[in-house]
Amino acid sequence: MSQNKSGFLSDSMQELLGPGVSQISLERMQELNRLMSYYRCAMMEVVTKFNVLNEQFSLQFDRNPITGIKSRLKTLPSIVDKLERRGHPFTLESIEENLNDVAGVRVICSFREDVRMLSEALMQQDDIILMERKDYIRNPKPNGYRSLHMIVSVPIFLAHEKKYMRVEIQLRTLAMDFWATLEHQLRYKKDFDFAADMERELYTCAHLSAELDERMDGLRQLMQEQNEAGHSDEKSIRWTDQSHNLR
Ligand code: 0O2
Repeated sequence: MSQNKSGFLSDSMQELLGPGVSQISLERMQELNRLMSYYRCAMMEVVTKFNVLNEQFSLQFDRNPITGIKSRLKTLPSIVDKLERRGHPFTLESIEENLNDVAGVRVICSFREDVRMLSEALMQQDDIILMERKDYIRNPKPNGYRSLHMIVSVPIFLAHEKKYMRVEIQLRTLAMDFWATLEHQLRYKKDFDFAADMERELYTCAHLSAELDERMDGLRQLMQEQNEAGHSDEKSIRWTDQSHNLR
């Protein structure tokens, strides 16, 4: 860690963190590191929960409902920036109290039905507390953004205590992720003004991705019905065979 002789951060570190944290001491920095490691643990807990659900559902449905899981910890500069923008102080207590997305987990699913199934299965787990739920799939944002967002509180088991930490979970389909990733890339392109007709074009693309999801869901449902019908045929064949043997 970059630090000067008086026990405070070096100029370059202060510059990186911004004016709000110029007087942070080594002791506070260690506490901050500890807090960040708690967030990392909570993030790992949530990732494991989804991996377990994926394993279980893949046995049940013979396909993986999750195509990918991404996780990230917010960087210190963006923590400072967000607290500052919202008029909160940069303290450990303030981070825990005011920020819900220091730890983030994004789950990419094959179908919309998988988003529903996984979110419900997670919420049935008795150690998870739901703090907030925003369904941008049912109610997309005005720009067309779709995803299911949940803020959960999850326990982490430390050497001598159990501590609840908040994690932001975003569940979305491959099509929703494709749109959101590209929209994010385009929106944050440096030195570029986002024109109104580009907004409209992105909105149209969001509609196309929603339609794609709907049609793929239709195909999934059809296959599931055929599969179930196949299974019931098998059962009746078995029954016929048995009745034949009885005669
Ligand atoms: P990053 O780097 O992805 O984390 P909050 O910040 O959660 O207190 P808000 O606006 O109520 O405030 O949160 P919301 O609506 O739940 O959205 C938070 C996150 O969702 C964003 O995090 C994005 O990841 C994603 N998101 C929301 N709207 C859009 C959108 O229009 N386009 C894209 N591509 N992503 C979106 P951050 O903090 O912006 O960034």
